[in-house]
Amino acid sequence: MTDAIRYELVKQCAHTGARAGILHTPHGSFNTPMFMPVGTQATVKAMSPRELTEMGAGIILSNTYHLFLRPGHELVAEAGGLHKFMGWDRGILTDSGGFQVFSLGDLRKISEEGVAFRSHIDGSRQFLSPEIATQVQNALGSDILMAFDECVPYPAEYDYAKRSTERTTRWAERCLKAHSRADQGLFGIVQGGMYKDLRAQSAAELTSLDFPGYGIGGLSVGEPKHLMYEMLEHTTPRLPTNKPRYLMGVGTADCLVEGVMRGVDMFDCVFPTRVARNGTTMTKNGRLVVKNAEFARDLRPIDPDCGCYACQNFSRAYIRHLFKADEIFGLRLTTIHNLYHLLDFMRRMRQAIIEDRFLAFREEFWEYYPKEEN
Ligand code: PRF
Ligand code: ZN
Repeated sequence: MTDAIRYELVKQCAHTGARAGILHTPHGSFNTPMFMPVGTQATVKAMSPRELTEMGAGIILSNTYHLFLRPGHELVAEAGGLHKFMGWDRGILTDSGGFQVFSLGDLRKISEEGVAFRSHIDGSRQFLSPEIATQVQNALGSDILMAFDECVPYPAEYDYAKRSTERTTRWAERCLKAHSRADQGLFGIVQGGMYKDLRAQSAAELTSLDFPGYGIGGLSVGEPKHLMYEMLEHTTPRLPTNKPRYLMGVGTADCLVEGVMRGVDMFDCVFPTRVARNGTTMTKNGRLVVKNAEFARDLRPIDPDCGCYACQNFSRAYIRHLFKADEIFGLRLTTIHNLYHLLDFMRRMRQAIIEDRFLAFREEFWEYYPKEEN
């Protein structure tokens, strides 16, 4: 195998940065733009792989940090790799653990060598470095592995952001050297905080290392959305057009449209699955909290226009009842709906790009979607 990951551009929007493409991986191809459901612990919470396949998910995301601590990458390798271990035969992207480790706050210590931290599970001392994160992901056998980066927090002083971003480049080089499997593609991650020149510098440095794809990190970390869009506009045009761009940790419909418009191909976020378990569903009009009292006698589906299993068979009143009665089927149905909703949203967006009507699609989206919602 020469190239594990290959991006095929199908259509470039004539008026915006939006693009429709196909990403080829060792575990099949999927259309882009694409949303990747999150399966942190080698499971997309409440969903079977069969259900994910049926709703058109072509790739999911899993986490190095969590699988490294439990059950351990050695066990996953022994089981024949992550695909086999979890019974999923389509694409898998693993995040490097950098972001999760940095989220630990006081429990971690960063040096040039890597990050020392305490496990959130048992408090044990642990260490992740570019080499270890790469070896762990090689053992897991994901189709796409991510470089070990530091996500610059928001807000951050310029000097800190610069030093951190330059270290992320050095770490990316170390990941490339450590990467040992030709059947996996390693993506670099652009950082740079909220500084345009650092975004440009990071994009240039990583691009020169010639990764098969690029994550855009350090966004959606608490900054206002207009700032995220501005940073995207300073990043995507500096990335090669023949490689995929992945905006990390972003998954609300408004950011998906705005991200796609600025040339992003892949997204992931825990949002749709996390809020679903809380009784919140996503619709073209924004959030619908199906748990709320106003839906007690509402016999309509969550979304009358939705083709998902939940909307085809069950009412708001029934799903609300399940949540009130603490029945686990309720959160399965809201999870099914939210994932289907986003995957379908991406399909429709892609079709609009192909048919040269992406801007009209975006305008119609904003007619229905509440501006203040995130
Ligand atoms: N780096 C990594 N994973 C991430 C991020 C990042 O910056 C983000 C930021 N939104 C989410 N997940 N490695
Ligand atoms: Zn639905």
